[in-house]
Amino acid sequence: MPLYVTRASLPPLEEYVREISCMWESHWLTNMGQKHEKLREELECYLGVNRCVLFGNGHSALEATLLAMGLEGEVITTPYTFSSTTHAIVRAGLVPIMCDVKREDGTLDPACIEPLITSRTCAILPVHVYGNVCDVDAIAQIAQRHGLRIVYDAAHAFGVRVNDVPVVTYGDASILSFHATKVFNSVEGGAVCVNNDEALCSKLELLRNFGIVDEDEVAEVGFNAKMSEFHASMGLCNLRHHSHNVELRRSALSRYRDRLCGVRGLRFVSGVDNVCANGFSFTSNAAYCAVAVSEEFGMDRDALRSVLASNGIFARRYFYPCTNDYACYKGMFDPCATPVARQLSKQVLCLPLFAGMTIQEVDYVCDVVLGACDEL
Ligand code: T4K
Repeated sequence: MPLYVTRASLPPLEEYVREISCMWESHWLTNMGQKHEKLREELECYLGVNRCVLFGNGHSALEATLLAMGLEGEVITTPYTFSSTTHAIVRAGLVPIMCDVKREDGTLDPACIEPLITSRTCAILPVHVYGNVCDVDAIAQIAQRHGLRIVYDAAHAFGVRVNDVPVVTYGDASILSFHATKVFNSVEGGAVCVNNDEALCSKLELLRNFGIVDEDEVAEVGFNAKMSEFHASMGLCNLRHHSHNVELRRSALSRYRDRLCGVRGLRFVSGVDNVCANGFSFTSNAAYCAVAVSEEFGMDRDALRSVLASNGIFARRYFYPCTNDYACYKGMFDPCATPVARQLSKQVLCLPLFAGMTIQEVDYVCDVVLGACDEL
């Protein structure tokens, strides 16, 4: 069996069938039905956040948030991310200003933010990449000093806590993704977590449903980004198994670390508990197993990726290329202006990691990695 970078978590089939069966009576399939509302309530409780506005996917949640805030001008952000982050900024009519990241964990480097601030800057959009927590305190101080909004792309950070506080409570809003490949999934899905801004939540609710207030009034130029009852049902089922799934992921990740820590030229970029590059304690969700491969390993990242692939292991280069190197943004950015991000994008490989990955499967991947550098 091939080993992919991840494998979507599914509840027992009977559990999902039980969850959706009432829809054969109600015929209510979408547009904020009972399952949607139940999932929203359960997520608010589970994530420890005041308000959670559900979306059809993480990307539309991010784009809608930027639009709902009525931002104009420049947004300081990271190029070391999935396409969605940068695309959301551009599609919302804003200008991304690329800021470099920290070598240790790939999150935005606060020391690089302030020199990029101009009179046009309106917001900072950092990413908790791999579930690694950004330097939330330093970013908050910078934003406060300059009167900027903060929107966290927390697509990878479902359930992560920092200093025992839910990470999604930082900033003005945090966006989650519930895509099939994520730690928690509703097949497709996403949410905006908001702590103290009821007006923002109301606007988000309008935007995701064409701006419709009621049968008489359409107040916003919205779009369709609603979560269906089938997706919400999958979310409800998966949420029941989430803590257990994270435990399974953490034990697989810890086996990887036991086997691969200390290998010359190999460095873990995914954080573990209490080892946060920013000095605060955090509870990891073991979202990814990201390792940086440097020269001393004996072969580069792409060669290791090929060796793994020829052994049926399909590791992924999250995130290569950096978004400021995309063909669609040609001429807009200088990718050399973010050298750390660029280097990480050439070095990092995400090894297979999913709930239910057996120790034998982890060992198989490790054996191939160690064999590649003659350390087996
Ligand atoms: N911000 C950040 C930082 C993000 O990483 C993402 C999404 C977003 C925002 C936007 O959130 P969404 O709008 O997607 O909710 C995947 C995901 O599609 C994407 O959600 C994710 N980031 C990105 C990091 O990874 P691909 O192109 O790598 O996916 P794909 O189809 O190659 O799948 C990877 C592996 O996952 C497969 O080899 C096997 C496994 N898989 C995949 C699917 C689709 C499954 O086991 N089941 C499945 O249904 O982008």
